[in-house]
Amino acid sequence: MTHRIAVIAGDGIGKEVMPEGLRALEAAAARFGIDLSLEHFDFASCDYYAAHGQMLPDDWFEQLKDCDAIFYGAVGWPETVPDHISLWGSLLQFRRRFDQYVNLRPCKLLPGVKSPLAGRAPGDIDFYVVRENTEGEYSSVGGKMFEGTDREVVIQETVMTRTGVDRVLKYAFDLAASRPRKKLTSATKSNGIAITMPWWDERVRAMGAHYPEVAVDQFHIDILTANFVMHPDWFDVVVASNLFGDILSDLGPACTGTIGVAPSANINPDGAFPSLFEPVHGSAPDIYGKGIANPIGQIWSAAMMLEHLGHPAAGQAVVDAFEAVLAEDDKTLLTPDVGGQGTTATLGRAIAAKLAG
Ligand code: GGG
Repeated sequence: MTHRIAVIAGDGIGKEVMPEGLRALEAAAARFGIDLSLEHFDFASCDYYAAHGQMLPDDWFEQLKDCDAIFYGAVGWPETVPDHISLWGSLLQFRRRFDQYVNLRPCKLLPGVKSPLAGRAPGDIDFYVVRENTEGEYSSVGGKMFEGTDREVVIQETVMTRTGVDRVLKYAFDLAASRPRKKLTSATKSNGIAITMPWWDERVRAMGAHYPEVAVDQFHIDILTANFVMHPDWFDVVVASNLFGDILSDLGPACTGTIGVAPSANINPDGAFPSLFEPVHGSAPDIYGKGIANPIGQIWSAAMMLEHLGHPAAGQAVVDAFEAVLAEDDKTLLTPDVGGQGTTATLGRAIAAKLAG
């Protein structure tokens, strides 16, 4: 069976880490006898916008819907396209139209990587953020009145649906139930956001009733961010709304030393549409062109994609390969964010070589 993978490098360092993601993917495919058909697309990038005046072609859905997965780099080039236009014109369209309602973001302190939190070692930080990915604070419902005048009014609504929330909670509880600690933490803010968030808490309790084996706790988002820093070992599976999950899944990897290693899977669990795999980081204009972006976020996303496509051993081999390279701690290979003097290419090539055996 051939897996059709849509490859979209996107913007900024997405163009630099994608070749290393593909190098690892192809090395794993060769080792495990997996047949991949990689189809490259130039849309969902600000370069495409500059040429066409939109981020996506009109028939993008038709072009992508029959792929088995989408492998994405990063989006955003604020110098030429405002961030809300580039994000809403690309990634958020994919998440919505392909109903990728789970955004799964592992957060793990890797061997050889120094956490900025004192005294933390690998094993101390190892949890998942499960982010609701199609609605909530990112619903884009609202509008402006009296724009440009002294009476200007701006309104944006948070939309939460029972279907939308229950399905992501179910995914998070299933994940927690499958892990040894069987613990789920819910991110709330029901003291201040007094309509949607108490309702979110109710939905968590209702879903939790089906999972008596899972221990559930909840924190308001403000103290939860503090606890990510002070007690990252408390967490196993953290479930959150779209915005809270976005924030937590940058903070979590920052606690593990660098956001450059963090992967994500935008999953359509029903399998009706392709799921999308991308690093958590964005296009990072500040380091683009220097060749120093860490490719592990992209490579780990490839591992998640392989697992999703039914090749868990290949996915695990990719993880083992980058963990081994990090543990060897050869500063000439590692990128500066993990303490080295190497480049995106030296680290990517070392991981692919390790995979090839
Ligand atoms: N690698 C994906 C990317 O470029 N993300 C940039 C970003 O701003 N994402 C926002 C989001 O995940 O909602």
